[in-house]
Amino acid sequence: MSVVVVIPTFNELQTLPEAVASVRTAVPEANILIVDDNSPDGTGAKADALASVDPFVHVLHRSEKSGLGDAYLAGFAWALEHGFEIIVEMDADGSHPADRLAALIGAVSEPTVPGAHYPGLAIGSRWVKGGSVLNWPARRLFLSRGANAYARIALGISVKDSTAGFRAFRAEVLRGIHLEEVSSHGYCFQIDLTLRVLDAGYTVVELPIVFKERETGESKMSKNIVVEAMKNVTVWGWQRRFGKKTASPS
Ligand SMILES: Nc1nc2c(ncn2[C@@H]2O[C@H](COP(=O)(O)OP(=O)(O)O)[C@@H](O)[C@H]2O)c(=O)[nH]1
Ligand SMILES: [Mg+2]
Repeated sequence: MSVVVVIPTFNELQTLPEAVASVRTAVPEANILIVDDNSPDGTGAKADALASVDPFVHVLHRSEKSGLGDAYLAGFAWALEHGFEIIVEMDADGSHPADRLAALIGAVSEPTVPGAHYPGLAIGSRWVKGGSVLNWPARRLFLSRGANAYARIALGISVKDSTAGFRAFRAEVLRGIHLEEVSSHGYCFQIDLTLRVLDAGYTVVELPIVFKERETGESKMSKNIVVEAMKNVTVWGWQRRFGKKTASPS
């Protein structure tokens, strides 16, 4: 199966080279697409330098920062155009363990038993048995646990880590969930897509990961991202209860 790992970047000059190297070592057959939003720190030029010496590394330059969701949508469009069969999301800051890539990819790959059921989405989950977070302040732990609990209750789903950004999709699944309708700009993009995959009738599997907080650079998490997520999850929950399903509110 052809695989591309999409890595969105905004000001990740210090961490990107190590993230790319860890993917190349863990899954040498996988391609990498870096989606950079014109980072002022020169991450885009660094990405070009990495691509110039490695044919498995590709770069998509966007003119401005308009959110993680927009960066992923651009990356997915590129991946689907280029015919990749499995599309993976991964952060550039070293938080996601590359040694779990093979498990995520394996979970959504064609099973060896013909006709056997397999999921449409595999999530590297911090909140299932065996998963955890290292070095997060209490505030971030509370935010992640709270957002996931609210999503489960409001949306009526059982996924424990629907905000996770380390995940693998089959291309066919991404083609069937109306990405053109997605309007989640920030991190609620992850919840949005989880919901769309479930509503399209696919199963979602969660594999435990140990998430390590970044050691350098800065988190792009912001108040706007939290507000957008709360608003969208509330609207989606309302729509699910009273009729209309998973349209992203504008
Ligand atoms: N291209 C792009 N990447 C982004 C944007 N926001 C966050 N990222 C990237 O998404 C990943 C996760 O962001 P991070 O700030 O570490 O979030 P946190 O782990 O939740 O604190 C990192 O690779 C960021 O560089 C954005 O607006 N555009
Ligand atoms: Mg991070």
